[in-house]
Amino acid sequence: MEERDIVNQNQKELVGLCKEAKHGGITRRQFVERALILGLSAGTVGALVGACGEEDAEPEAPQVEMPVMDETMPEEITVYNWTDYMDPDIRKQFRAETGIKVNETYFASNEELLAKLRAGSTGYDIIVPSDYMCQIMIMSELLQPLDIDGYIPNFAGVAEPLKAPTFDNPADQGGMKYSVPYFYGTTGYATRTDKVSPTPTDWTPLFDPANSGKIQLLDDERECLGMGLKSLGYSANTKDQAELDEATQKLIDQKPLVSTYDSVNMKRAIVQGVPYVMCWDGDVLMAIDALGGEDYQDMVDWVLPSEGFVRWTDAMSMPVSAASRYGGHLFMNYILDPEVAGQNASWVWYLSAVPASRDFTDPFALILTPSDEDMARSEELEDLGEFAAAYQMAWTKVKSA
Ligand code: SPD
Repeated sequence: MEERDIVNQNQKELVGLCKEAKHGGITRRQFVERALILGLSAGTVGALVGACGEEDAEPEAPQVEMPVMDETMPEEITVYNWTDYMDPDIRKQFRAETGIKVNETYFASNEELLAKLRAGSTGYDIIVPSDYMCQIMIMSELLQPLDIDGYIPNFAGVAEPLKAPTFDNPADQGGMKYSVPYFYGTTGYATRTDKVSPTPTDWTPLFDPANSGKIQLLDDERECLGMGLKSLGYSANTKDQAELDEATQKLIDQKPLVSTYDSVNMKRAIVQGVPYVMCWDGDVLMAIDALGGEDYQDMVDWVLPSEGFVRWTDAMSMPVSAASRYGGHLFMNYILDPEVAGQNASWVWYLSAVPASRDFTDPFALILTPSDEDMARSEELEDLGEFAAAYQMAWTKVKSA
């Protein structure tokens, strides 16, 4: 049997397994054991567990009450964050002002974060999932509601469109809100102008055999499948299996051209001269900064492809297992202070959700702010419900091709 046939066979078995789980035919433990036998990684299985929920059960936001706030000052809190995503001085300043030590640990993808929480990892007071993953975590009851009115007054300064996004809208959640926005941005690709000219305007060069070995992509299921789908003119949230299959095949065909899938070292790749690097907007500015700063801006271009691309919002949220609900709220409020948010944006090079922070932001950190025309081509990733299993399988096929 060829490798592709094995993958297809496994996909059929996995779909059957999901159906059984939805009908209550097997327990969660049996599902996990059998999915592992199919050769899926523990991370993938962890993420799939929630996707195979009960059939016909309309997804309903959890009905919860606001937890009581214990105002005991903690000695420390832990933030589980994306890499290079917080100015380390901010943690020191917060400690100087409150006495609370802030620890930071890192994840590299939303799926890794979800798998960690589903596997029962604890010890995080704040996590930073992106839009669709925040929605999945709310629906999976992995997050606790925030007391924004009581303890996060700086939320008032958040940009209006980011106050009640579709992925966390109190109107759909019994008045509860589970996150506050941290940074927002876009996904495109950087080019090195000394190696690529003229600057492209679409996704085509990333699929061109002439560029074999010159391409680095994010190691990210939804971002890469989103790229494949958008390049074909489809929605990055499609639930049409034929469209997803087409995008999957396109990514499989592209794979020999790709030098690395990496969601951590994009800055380094740009600096080292990789001609095409799929990344997030802040990575481009980080790279220019490392190359020498503003005077070296011409060495790198940023492409937001004409066929469309993903826009995202990363949202500070609190796992149900957080050790200090109070400390987490204090830190979220601190981060949303305009001056602190501006300082943070000037270090991470991403766009803060607090407009007043711009007065305190290095203007260079704002140069990739997308225009309205750009944003019109963008699409936010959404929770796909049980169709998420198909994306998981598609990505497994790409990575194992
Ligand atoms: N270096 C941290 C970058 C975090 C960017 N946000 C990720 C969005 C994923 N859809």
